[in-house]
Amino acid sequence: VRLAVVIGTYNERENLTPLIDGIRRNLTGEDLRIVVVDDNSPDGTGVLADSLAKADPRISVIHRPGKLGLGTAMRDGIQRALRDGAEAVATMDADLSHPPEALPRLRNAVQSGADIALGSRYVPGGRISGWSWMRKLTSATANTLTRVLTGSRVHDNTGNYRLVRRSVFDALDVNAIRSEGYAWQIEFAGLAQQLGFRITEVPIHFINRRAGASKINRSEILRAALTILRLSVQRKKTSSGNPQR
Ligand SMILES: Nc1nc2c(ncn2[C@@H]2O[C@H](COP(=O)(O)OP(=O)(O)O)[C@@H](O)[C@H]2O)c(=O)[nH]1
Ligand SMILES: [Mg+2]
Repeated sequence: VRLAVVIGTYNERENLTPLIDGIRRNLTGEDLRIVVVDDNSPDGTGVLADSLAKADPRISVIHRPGKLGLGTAMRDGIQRALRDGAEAVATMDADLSHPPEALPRLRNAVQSGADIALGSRYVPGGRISGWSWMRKLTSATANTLTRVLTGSRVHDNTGNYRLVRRSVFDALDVNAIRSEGYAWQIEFAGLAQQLGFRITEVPIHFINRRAGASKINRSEILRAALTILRLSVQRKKTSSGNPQR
């Protein structure tokens, strides 16, 4: 199976090499591709990514001119992976919060029939280490609101650790996703559920980054909240029914 892993980077110089090593160690049986989407990181992550790519033809790098958002980075990386023939595409953070050791379990979930395998902190066996209570509360609230307001049946709607079967992207055009930042993941999960794809949540142990700084900020949180409200309104409109039916 040709499996591509898409990684968005913004100032992840210390994390990128151990992450890529972890991915290569954990996906040995695959025809692997790695796509790094770097937004002109001031710390030189893009230069490092180029040198890693030079040493390993399975790695490719997309350079964007500036910080254009995690969501659009995933979109651009996924489209590159599909053009390169990927049969399944994973997304993950670059800061080692998403343990590469879980990749085989995500792959097994897709091999046993899931269209989408989500690395999940909010199912039994899932854990978070190293986050402040405030950060935990923010994430738990976003996920609870998504479930209550949009009818999502998924427990971890905000995580970026996912493996998606190629066929999902035939029905779900990533260009139609309006969110550009962290909210992109919430919108993608919502659309996938509307389209009836089989989603499996695989428990992961999320470990807060040791190197570098988080890029989440108030504006990302606000935009995630607005995305949840928008999905909730769209759901009401659809469920209020089409009179012709
Ligand atoms: N290319 C790109 N990557 C981003 C952007 N914003 C965040 N990232 C990456 O997305 C991942 C998650 O970001 P992080 O700051 O760890 O968020 P947190 O885990 O929610 O605190 C990391 O790999 C970041 O480098 C962006 O605008 N562009
Ligand atoms: Mg992080």
